[in-house]
Amino acid sequence: MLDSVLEKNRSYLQNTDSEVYDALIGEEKRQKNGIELIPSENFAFPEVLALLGSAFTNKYSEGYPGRRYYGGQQFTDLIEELARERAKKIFRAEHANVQPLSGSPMNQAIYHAYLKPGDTVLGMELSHGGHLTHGAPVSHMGKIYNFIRYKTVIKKGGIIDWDEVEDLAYKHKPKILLCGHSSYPKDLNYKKFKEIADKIGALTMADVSHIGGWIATNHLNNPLDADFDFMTTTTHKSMRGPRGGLILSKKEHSKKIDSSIFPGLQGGPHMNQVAATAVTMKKIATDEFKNYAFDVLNNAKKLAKELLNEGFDLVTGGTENHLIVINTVNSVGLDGKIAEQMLDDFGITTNKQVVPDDPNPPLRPSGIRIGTPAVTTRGMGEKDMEKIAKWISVILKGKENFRSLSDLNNEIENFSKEFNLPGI
Ligand code: DSN
Repeated sequence: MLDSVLEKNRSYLQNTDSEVYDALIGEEKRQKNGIELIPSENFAFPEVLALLGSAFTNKYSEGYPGRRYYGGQQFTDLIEELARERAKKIFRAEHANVQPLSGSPMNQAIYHAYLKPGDTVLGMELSHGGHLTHGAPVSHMGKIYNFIRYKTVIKKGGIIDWDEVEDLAYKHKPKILLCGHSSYPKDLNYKKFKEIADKIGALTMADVSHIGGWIATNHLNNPLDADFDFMTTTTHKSMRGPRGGLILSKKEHSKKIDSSIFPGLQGGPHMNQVAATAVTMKKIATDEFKNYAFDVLNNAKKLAKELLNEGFDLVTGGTENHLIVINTVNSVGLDGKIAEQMLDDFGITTNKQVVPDDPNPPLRPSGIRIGTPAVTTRGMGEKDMEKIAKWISVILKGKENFRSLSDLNNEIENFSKEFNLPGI
C-alpha cells in the first residue's frame, strides 16, 4: 500500500510537470550511475526521505513544544521533543535546538544572540579549512561582525598554529572563539581552544557540520566534552539526515539560543525536517551506524594512501577524518575548476576547493575536495577506494588514451550501478 501511495504521488508529478519529473529521473540516474565524492554530500536514510515527503510538511508550528502559536500540535510537539532529547543524549549536550533550517541560520543564531554589530570573533581562515559562515568577507556575517582569522602551519603538516591563535586572542579579545571546518582534514584539540578562550573570557563555539556523525559515534573528539558553550552541526552530511541544523549547548544558553532561532531569525520550523531529524538521531545511535562511521574513516585513509602512492599532493599530507583536499596544481598542473570538470565528465563528482593561502580565486582555485561518506553509504570498501584512486589518477594525468574514453566511462558507470542507492 505504501508503495502505491509513493507511486501515485510520482505519477501525479509525471502527469502535471514532465519537465520537473524528467529532471528528477535524470538526477536519480546521475546519482546511481556515478561516484559521489563531494564530502558534504550523502544519501539520506530512506526513513528520512519518507518523512520529508510526509504530512508534517503541511504544518505550521511557530514556537516550541508546549508553547506554540498555532493549534493542532499534538504530534509535532511529540516529534520535536523526541528530536531534542535524542540529540542531547547522543551528543552529551545539556540543550538542543533542532529547528535551524540549515547550517547558515544555525551559526547566525549564535552570533546574533551573543554579539553586537562590530563585535569580534576569532575563527579559522577560509582557505585553511574554515567556512563562509565563519566570517568570510563575502557573507553578511563578515560584514556585520569583526572576524579575525587564524591559520594552520603548512610546513608542519597543517597543524593549527596555537601561538598565533593565542596571540590573536590576546590582541583582539574576541567575544567568541570559533573552531570547526569545511575543508580541514584533521581532528581538533578542543581542550586547547577552551584553555585559550578561558584566558580571555571568550565563549567557545565549534561548528562540526562535517563531522557530526563521527562525533556522535565517538570516533572523533566531542567539543562538549571539553566544556564548549556551543556546538553546531548540519544534519544532512555525515549523519544522513534531512537538510537542516542542530545547535547543542550548555543549559545556561538555552533561552537565548531558542529565542534567537525563533522569533529572532526564523519563522515556522519545517516540521517534516524536524521529524526526519528525530529519526536520524535514533538511527545514528545504532551499532550499525557506528560501524558505518568507522568504515567511512577507514575508506578515507585508504583513498588518501592510494592517492599519495599515485603521487598526488594532499593538504596536510593525508586525512584524519572523511575529507581529502588534493592540490591539483601541484599534483598535475591543473586548477581545481578543470580537474572538477574532467572528473565530472567521467561520472566522478568532486568540488573545486581553495587550498591554504591559495594564490588563485575561489572559482578557479588550486585544488579539489573529496570524501568518502556517500560512497561508503553505497557499500564501497577499501578495494573500491583503490579503483577510485586509480581512475582519478588516470583521468587527471590525461592517460585515458590507453583505451577509448567511452570504455572508461562505461567501466565507471557499470561499477557504480552495482551498488545500492538507499531510498531511491
Ligand atoms: N556546502 C557545504 C560544504 O560543502 O562544505 C557547507 O556549506
